[in-house]
Amino acid sequence: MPKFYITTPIYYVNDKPHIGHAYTTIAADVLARYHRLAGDEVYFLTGTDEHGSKIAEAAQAAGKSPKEFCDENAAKFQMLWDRLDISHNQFIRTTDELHIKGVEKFLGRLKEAGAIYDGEYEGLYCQGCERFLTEKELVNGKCPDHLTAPQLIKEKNYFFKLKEYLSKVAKLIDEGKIKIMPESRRSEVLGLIKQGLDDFSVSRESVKWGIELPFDRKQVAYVWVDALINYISALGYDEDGEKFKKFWPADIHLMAKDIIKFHALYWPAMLIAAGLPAPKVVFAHGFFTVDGQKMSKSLGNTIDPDALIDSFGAEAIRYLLLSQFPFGQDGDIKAGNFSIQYNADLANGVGNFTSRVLSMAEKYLSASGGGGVVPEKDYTFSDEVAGIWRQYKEAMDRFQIDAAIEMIKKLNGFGDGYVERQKPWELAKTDPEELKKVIYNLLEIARHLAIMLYPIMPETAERILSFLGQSDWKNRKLAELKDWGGLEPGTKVEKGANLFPRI
Ligand code: ME8
Repeated sequence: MPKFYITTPIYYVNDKPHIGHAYTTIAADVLARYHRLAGDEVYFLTGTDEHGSKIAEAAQAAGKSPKEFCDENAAKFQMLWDRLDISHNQFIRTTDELHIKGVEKFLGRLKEAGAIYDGEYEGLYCQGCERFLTEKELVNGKCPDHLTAPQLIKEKNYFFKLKEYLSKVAKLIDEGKIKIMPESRRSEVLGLIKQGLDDFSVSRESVKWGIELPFDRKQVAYVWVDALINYISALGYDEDGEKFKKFWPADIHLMAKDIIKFHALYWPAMLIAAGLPAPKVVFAHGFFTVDGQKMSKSLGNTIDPDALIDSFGAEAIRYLLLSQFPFGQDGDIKAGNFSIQYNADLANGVGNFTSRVLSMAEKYLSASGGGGVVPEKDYTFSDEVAGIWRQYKEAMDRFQIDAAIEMIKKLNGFGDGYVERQKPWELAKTDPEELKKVIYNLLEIARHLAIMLYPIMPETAERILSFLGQSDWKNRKLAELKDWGGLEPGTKVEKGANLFPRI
């Protein structure tokens, strides 16, 4: 059975989650669910990044110990992922014992390999970014992302020999062994390599809230190095361990473009130095603004995912967030238009189509004891629907979630058009045999629509499939589910409840 190991960034717990975090995690969930449906053995990892000065100071400001503060905020992420029906296999916290052991082992390995040396460091540190900035990156003396002046720091640090390993990383990228996606990000990363990068520090002397280096207990691991190692510590980081052997290397590290340098350059370089394979794909999606503005606390336009779920429901939010703009590009979340889009795509789209089709089945082909009955199979649309499936699959395989959503809309529109052309309510009076064919086709389209919807709106898909009398679909693979004719004649169907009441 093919395996598919997918990760999200582990998010900082200096605050509760916002919709940027939700966006990446929902996208990862869609890909994880799609691969499970396709029959792959999926391992889906997410979690929280809990060490470093940013977290320690936020905890202090809240009057709590770092661990107590992290426990509270990590729980907020876990609660949100529950509400959003995120199907991760593991939620890793960098304060977990398993992770700490992994970091110690990995850094020990780098030291043994001669990839780490000690030196003095002086630089401008931005706490918001948790990294050193160069003079060139500053705008009016400030970090362009956090609009704060970096601190001048001088201390003893351990360094990783990035320069020594960079050409090896470049070769893997060139050969397509590490795929940087989308293409624009690949060029950006290759540009960074060309420009040349300095060795980076892997430890901090003045920071206390972190994982002590196994070879120098006076230093803690630099928070980014600590964080990146989560992708292997989660699997137990043991070359002979079952889980590690099965799932490493990652099939895809998913994130936004803000942290691509760490994932596409630093991380593969460290892995090469430690003698481990690099991730297969590093996919960096775009950054979004909200109603045209950069999200920030000071502008007061951060959107609370919980409030969105309260208004629209988790299923709709999963759909609405991912259908705003092409996955991979920068875009704008038009939260002000969510109700319009909800009504158009969900209430009048999927919701209306399935309820119309099921009502007609119940009305015109009623079963004894209520509900409707699936009539004899008809194969009129097997080619058309197979074509839509091909495009859907191609889109998902390229991580183009928005393009897969377009295929759902296409199938939905195809079904609506068929109802309008056939007018089953007239056939009911004039041609009962033709009516049966039409109802079969409509019910079968609804089944395909539900399967396509599953990665994006899992609960909605399950409800539609249960209205269609399908109970064992989860035991079957996509290759079979996407064949035309899956609905068996005689199956009882029911109208069910309204999936998306209009707002
Ligand atoms: O960087 N648009 O954590 P973080 C799209 N702990 N995605 C967004 C977004 C936006 N406006 N804002 C945030 C860290 N994101 C480190 C990661 S991994 C080893 C360590 C999402 O809490 C996006 O996935 O700052 C981005 O990469 C991530 O949140 C940054 O989360």
